Amino acid sequence: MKSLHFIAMGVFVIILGCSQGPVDLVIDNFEGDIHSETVDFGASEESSVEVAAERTIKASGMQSLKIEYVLKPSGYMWVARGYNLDVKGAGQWQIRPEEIKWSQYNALKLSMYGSNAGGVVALDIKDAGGEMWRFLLDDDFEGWKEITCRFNDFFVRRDWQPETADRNEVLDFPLMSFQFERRLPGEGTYYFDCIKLAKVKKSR
Ligand SMILES: [Ca+2]
Ligand SMILES: [Ca+2]
Repeated sequence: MKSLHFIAMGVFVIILGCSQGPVDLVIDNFEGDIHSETVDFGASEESSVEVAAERTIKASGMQSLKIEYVLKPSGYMWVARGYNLDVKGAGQWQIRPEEIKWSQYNALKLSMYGSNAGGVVALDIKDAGGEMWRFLLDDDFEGWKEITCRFNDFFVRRDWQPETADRNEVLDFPLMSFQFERRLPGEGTYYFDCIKLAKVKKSR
């Protein structure tokens, strides 16, 4: 019985953990200090966003990234990690972008803690030319869920691009950063964990 219990626990851990398949590569597990010097975040006037390390609600490792926000109509907010950001200390990936063999991957996977509140969170990635690409995450589930974001399913942001971006509408590697941006007004809390690169089948 005991060994069965252990096997069951093992399966449980693998499903919930930052499991790394043969070709998956964890780039950010949000371990270590989480504050204004290790995360690039902010909000427009009257809106607000705060980040923290969350040690109870987590998908893998010791902690997850907790995002608390108040987003007013026509406001905006962002929470970013990676390189070439205003906050230089936000370059906390487990591997630097230029050391990643990007051709081996066709998707980004992440763990999101949903509250089934019906909101939408944009996952943006910034490519080698500074161009911003977007994938929409629907908050239509409760608890942790691993979401697969294929590179092919990201679209170029039309509402805003950095002034210096090379707007060539090609996803240029290496990707340099990712960010979360709640899309609709409201307030609440999100948790993210275990950002990784993966190779997934082209099933559709
Ligand atoms: Ca973690
Ligand atoms: Ca580009």
